[in-house]
Amino acid sequence: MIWDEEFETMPREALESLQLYRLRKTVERVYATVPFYKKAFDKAKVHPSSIKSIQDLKKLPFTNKTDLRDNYPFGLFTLPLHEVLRIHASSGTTGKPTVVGYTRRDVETWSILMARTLSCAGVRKGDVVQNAYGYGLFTGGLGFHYGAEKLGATVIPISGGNTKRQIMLMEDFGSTVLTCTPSYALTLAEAMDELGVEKERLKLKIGIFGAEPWSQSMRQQVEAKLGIDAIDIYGLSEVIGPGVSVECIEAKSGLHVFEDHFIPEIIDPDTGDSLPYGEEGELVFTTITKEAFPVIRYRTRDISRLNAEPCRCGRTHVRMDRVTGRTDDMLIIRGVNFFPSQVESLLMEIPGLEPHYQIFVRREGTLDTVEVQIEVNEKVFTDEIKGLEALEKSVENQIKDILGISAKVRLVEPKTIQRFEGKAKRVVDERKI
Ligand code: DLL
Repeated sequence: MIWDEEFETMPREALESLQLYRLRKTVERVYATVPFYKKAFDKAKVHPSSIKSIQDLKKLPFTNKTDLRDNYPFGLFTLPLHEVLRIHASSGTTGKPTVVGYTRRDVETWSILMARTLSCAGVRKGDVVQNAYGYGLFTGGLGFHYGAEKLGATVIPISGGNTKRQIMLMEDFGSTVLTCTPSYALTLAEAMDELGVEKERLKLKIGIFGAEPWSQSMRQQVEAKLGIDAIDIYGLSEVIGPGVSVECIEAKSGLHVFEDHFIPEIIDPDTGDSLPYGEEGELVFTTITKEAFPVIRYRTRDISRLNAEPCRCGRTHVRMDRVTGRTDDMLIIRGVNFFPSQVESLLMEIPGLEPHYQIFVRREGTLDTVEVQIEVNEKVFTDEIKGLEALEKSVENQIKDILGISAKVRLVEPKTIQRFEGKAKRVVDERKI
């Protein structure tokens, strides 16, 4: 079922006219209300009046994560805070989160987009949606929640974690849809195994998984283990949260980007040049209906490809390939985003530690784990074991408190971490996904 038939199946030409109309409004809005955009447009010598066709989008300057950081927390909002109904945030690059805001209409737009998303994934009124995305500043929980309600499904706002309870309620409440990260879906499947809960005892038929990269082979595993259709959903807080793109259950081949709200582009990450459909590069989005926090040509750092071939589901919106990597080194561990540089700056504040470290990312069972190995100085190293263990614990706690990740810390003897002549390889990713 197509939730917004008129918009989702719009002929491309009409869609482009609509995009142009909405783009112009958005560009006028940010130019008039956000000093950052006015300055950036003036510097690039583009005026809102110079946007005459959709191709003119390319004249506009890019927006980066650093621009968000520089204008922390509310500097890119187009409205005063009293017009903003909701704030969300994701962990950023400096310990300060990336902050986004929604007006009443934005929340409504997002709910509609999430109803579309769920519908595209095969969810219907009458379904019972167990929403195991985290509720809170993260956009996953509330994004799915509002969408499922808009659709008329029954929502179980269980949030993430509490695995045994998830399984109990899944069985008792007859959940038909599971929404969570793909790695958590595998954890749930594994726990079911341990508890002897066979998938036949559940009513589950669809899983909508995203917020982190996952592979086709992982999809097959989850589908087999849970006896469901597993659908990939993509989104990012800066653009709206979940609800940017999703696979359709009919084809499960590429994620439809809701182009009447977001204009996607693929660029060469090194030169910034636009790339044609079919070529791989960095995804860039411009929002064209958001009020409080529109973004112009936002560089996601996510690597994908766009495909304009018609889809058998009837939607005319382009499809993006599943995102497998990022142009930068941001790590996403169990849904928490962080950069190796954040770990570094934190470690460097702690007396006794040397600036030689490596971050190991592994997959243990179905969960990603992080181990930080760091050299200590001679003095600390010759201390008694008890002291070393206490220091390890203290570093672990600081990483947890500041970055929100549970990392194992291993203090190692001076001069045991690999040295480099060129760029250091700080992250050793041993996951095979
Ligand atoms: O992860 C929004 C979301 C919530 C999407 C629930 C899907 C489901 P952020 O926390 O801002 O927002 O993280 C955004 O996560 O730039 C990608 O690198 C990554 N990401 C999100 N979805 C996928 C996916 C939410 N399906 C960042 N595949 C993005 C691969 C994904 N990576």
